[in-house]
Amino acid sequence: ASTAARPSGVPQEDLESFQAHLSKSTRILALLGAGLSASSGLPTFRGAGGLWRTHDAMQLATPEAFARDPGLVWQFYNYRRHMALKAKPNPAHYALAELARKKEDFMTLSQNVDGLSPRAKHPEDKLKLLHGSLFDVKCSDFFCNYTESNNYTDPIVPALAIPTDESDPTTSDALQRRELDISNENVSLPELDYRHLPKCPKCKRGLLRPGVVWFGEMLPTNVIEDIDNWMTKNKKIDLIMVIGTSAKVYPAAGYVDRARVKGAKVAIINMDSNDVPAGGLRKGDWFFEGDAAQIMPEILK
Ligand code: BV8
Repeated sequence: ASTAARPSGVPQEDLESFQAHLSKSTRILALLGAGLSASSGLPTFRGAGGLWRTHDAMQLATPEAFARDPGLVWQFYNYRRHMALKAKPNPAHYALAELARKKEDFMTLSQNVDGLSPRAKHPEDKLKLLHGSLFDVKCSDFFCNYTESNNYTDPIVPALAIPTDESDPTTSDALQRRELDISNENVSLPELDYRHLPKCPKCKRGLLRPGVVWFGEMLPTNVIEDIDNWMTKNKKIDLIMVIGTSAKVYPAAGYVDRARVKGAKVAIINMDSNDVPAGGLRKGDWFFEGDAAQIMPEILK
């Protein structure tokens, strides 16, 4: 790569070779991760300041966790809804949405549940939310299929009101304080139980739950089918952009190799040069190191 770097640090030579390939590309995928929204102020999961570092994902993002302590899981998701509603899409979200509009055979596979790509006017038919959305809620009763899109109530129910200092009530030390308070009985915490939590208006039995895919749960079948249909067209794939993801979570991360098998070159945009998908970088791939919010507008223009 040439040393002549540009304002965003993108080496000129890499920029030119990428843009030459992009302009010739017709079938393009983008795989998005939490790093895309980092510049919008939303924490990532695994890197520095990562959400899962201050929380135990397995304690919060699983069906078992919700069955065991729905109030705690709702506090975690209600807080993230609150933060995501306050956040704004950044230039990377807009640049990607613009490219998706221009390129006919384009598909974005997003692992993000923060709602920022839809708010950046990403064409809906070209955006697949692999892990659902913080703004969908659905009935947790196995036999009920009620779902609703809810991005208007913050907090989703009064009992989940966010502390005035907007501190996250579910970080590990907040949880320890909570345990201590309960054991010392010096404050009667509003126990978040069935009575206070959002209930299904349809079956009147189940609690409503966040419309996200938890660990151990399948990704939405209609989303998987749409992507399979797009990928199994017997045409090659020209490019997959892997943006702001540690590519550790499956089956989402598996789409990189599936694109490679269909001939795709890979362009990685990541803050951390160590974060490359399984299989690493191949000859002719690109790695653009830095903030997606800086790099995406630059390389897509
Ligand atoms: C399934 C929604 C089976 C909820 C999420 C062992 C035990 C248990 C499970 C497993 C296991 N081994 C494998 C599994 C399967 C598991 C899995 O893959 N686990 C991993 C952790 C090993 N997968 C599942 O459970 C999936 N389901 O397998 O079902 C099944 C099959 C058939 C039938 C029935 C069941 C479901 C996975 C979905 C889980 N839900 N989220 C929520 O959000 O709360 S996953 C969660 O991780 C988020 O969605 C997130 O998007 C996703 C991936 O993380 P990233 O987006 O990549 O974020 P991360 O922080 O990791 O990385 C950020 C990157 O950005 C970094 O590289 C950083 O360098 C970079 N960055 C930072 N800042 C910037 C930047 N880049 C650019 N610019 C910046 N400014």
